[in-house]
Amino acid sequence: MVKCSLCQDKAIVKIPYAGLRLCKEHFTKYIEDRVRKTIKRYNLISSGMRVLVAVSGGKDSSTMLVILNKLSKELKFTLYAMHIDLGIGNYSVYSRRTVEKLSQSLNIPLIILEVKKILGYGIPEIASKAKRPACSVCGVIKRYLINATALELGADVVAMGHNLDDIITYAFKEFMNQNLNALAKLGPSTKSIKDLAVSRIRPLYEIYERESLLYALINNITFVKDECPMAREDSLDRIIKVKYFEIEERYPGIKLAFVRRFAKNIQYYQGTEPEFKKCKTCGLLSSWDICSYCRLSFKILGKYMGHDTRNYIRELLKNILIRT
Ligand code: Q46
Ligand code: ZN
Ligand code: ZN
Repeated sequence: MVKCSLCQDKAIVKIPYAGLRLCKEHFTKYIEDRVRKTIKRYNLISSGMRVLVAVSGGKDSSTMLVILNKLSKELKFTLYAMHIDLGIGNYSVYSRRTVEKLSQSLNIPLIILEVKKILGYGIPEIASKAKRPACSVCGVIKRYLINATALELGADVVAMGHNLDDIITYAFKEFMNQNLNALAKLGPSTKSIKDLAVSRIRPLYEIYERESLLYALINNITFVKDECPMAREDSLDRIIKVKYFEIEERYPGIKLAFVRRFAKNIQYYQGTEPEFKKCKTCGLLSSWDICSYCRLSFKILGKYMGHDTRNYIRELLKNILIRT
């Protein structure tokens, strides 16, 4: 039996970059400590903050919700969870149920937004009406709904479940496209802009994907194991992830060192962002006169839906805030 580096119990995982083998209990503690350190190192959350956690039901956001719930008592912040029901058949039904169960078991208030209720259609129909890839319209809708909910809720930050492997993948892709403006947004947090955008934070910034998965499995966290049926098998993201996995196997810790250096240098990319604007129809952050969400909704419904969406969220939150 291979023993844990910190106690006499059986090791269940080897962490090559740290030179450790850990048992179940010490691995759990190790991950929680690393998330706590990430929060402190990058100043992501301070005491008294209202934190909105975007939970898809996958392993990363579910793991993040569980860890943040544990840390919320110690670091004294308040948690709210939100889930977007994308209307993607059984995948969305199961994801929603999973998030409901998890937030109920943790006693965290949950806000559910249904894309079908807001825009009349689910993601597959919206994509075909807009003649755009599903992930592209899904990204626009999710970003808008998360930001609008955070603003209406008065959240100080929104916690996103991106792990270290996600960050490297996005960063590499954007670097290849020399899209410096997008690179500027891949740090451990983005800035808040009063009344327009709420800061997004990434507590799993230094957590490997396999660590987040293992944490969920050994702590019996229910999460959605199936991938979204709209995800493309041959996506560039997937190819980059596999390649980086091979590099990490050969040079343990190289990915962690990269995200740390990247976070340190993020300021050099940040001057490249275009000046932000206010959407003329809904009043939220936009790079153009009309934001991507309003333009997309106009294309499929003949109406800019940002304003109505914000009212819908405001009404929905009234009930939730009364209960909490
Ligand atoms: S949910 Fe949406 Fe992902 Fe499905 S449609 Fe694509 S972007 S793959 S994270
Ligand atoms: Zn141990
Ligand atoms: Zn708008």
